[in-house]
Amino acid sequence: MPGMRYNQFNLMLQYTIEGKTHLKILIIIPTYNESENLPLITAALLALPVLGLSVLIVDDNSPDGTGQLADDLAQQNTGRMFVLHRTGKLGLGTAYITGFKYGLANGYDVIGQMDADFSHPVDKVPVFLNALQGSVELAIGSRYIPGGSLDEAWPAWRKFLSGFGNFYARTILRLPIRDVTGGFRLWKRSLLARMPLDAIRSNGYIFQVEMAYVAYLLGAKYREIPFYFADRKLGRSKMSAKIQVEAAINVWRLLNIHKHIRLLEEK
Ligand SMILES: Nc1nc2c(ncn2[C@@H]2O[C@H](COP(=O)(O)OP(=O)(O)OP(=O)(O)O)[C@@H](O)[C@H]2O)c(=O)[nH]1
Ligand SMILES: [Mg+2]
Repeated sequence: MPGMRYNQFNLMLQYTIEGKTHLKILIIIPTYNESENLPLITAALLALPVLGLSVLIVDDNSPDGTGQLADDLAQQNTGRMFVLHRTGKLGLGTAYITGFKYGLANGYDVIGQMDADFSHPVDKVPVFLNALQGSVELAIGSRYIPGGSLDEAWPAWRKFLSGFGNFYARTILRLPIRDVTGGFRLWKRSLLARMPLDAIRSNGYIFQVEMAYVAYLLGAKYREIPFYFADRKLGRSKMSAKIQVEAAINVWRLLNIHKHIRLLEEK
């Protein structure tokens, strides 16, 4: 496979981007009350046979002690696991922005994002890394292309809402990306560094849509990779009807907020 080979000594997968062979890869996981999932997800990620992979936890002072647990785990995994603490529940979007800036400031070549709750399959990370070859700068986990799917256990109304929300956002923003609402992505540094991170306004559910939209407006080359989205087994969902209605309204705002990039690119 181009750009990837097994390291001959310890059977680790070693990726190459633009001639660079010792890549620094950071997977960011924002957490709020994920104490049951955290040890499992970090262990799974750090056990991947991918050379140079580290994990960053961005915890919002979770009342269940996830932050302290993250510090303990980071001590056991010195140099491979890092933790940022924020003062309270400040939202998913700003948690990611904080993480992205950390990744850029610390020289990571690939910066990924995923949830703590195993909805995003850890074993797909090497597949995503493979996708970042040549001019491809963004690998997007997709539930809405052949091979991708949603948890069978989800009730029909939840599947409908997810599918409709995605269709709604793509249509209004005229995005060709099939899964614009998902949060399982790997970014090449070059693209993240071009993104106007301080101009990203959404903080909740729609944050993923805004990032995809801005990347698309900037002309980023992306690849969608199918995956099976599993419902969380441990911990509690933070999703609510209120969040979804807010998201639907905020899609319209995105058109206006990033008008200047759109006009610039259309010239
Ligand atoms: N740091 C931080 N993490 C958050 C916040 N809200 C959610 N998260 C984390 O972001 C990831 C995705 O969470 P949500 O988008 O709320 O979705 P969820 O709770 O998994 O809901 P379902 O998947 O629909 O069951 C999880 O790892 C959460 O712990 C927040 O305000 N701050
Ligand atoms: Mg989830």
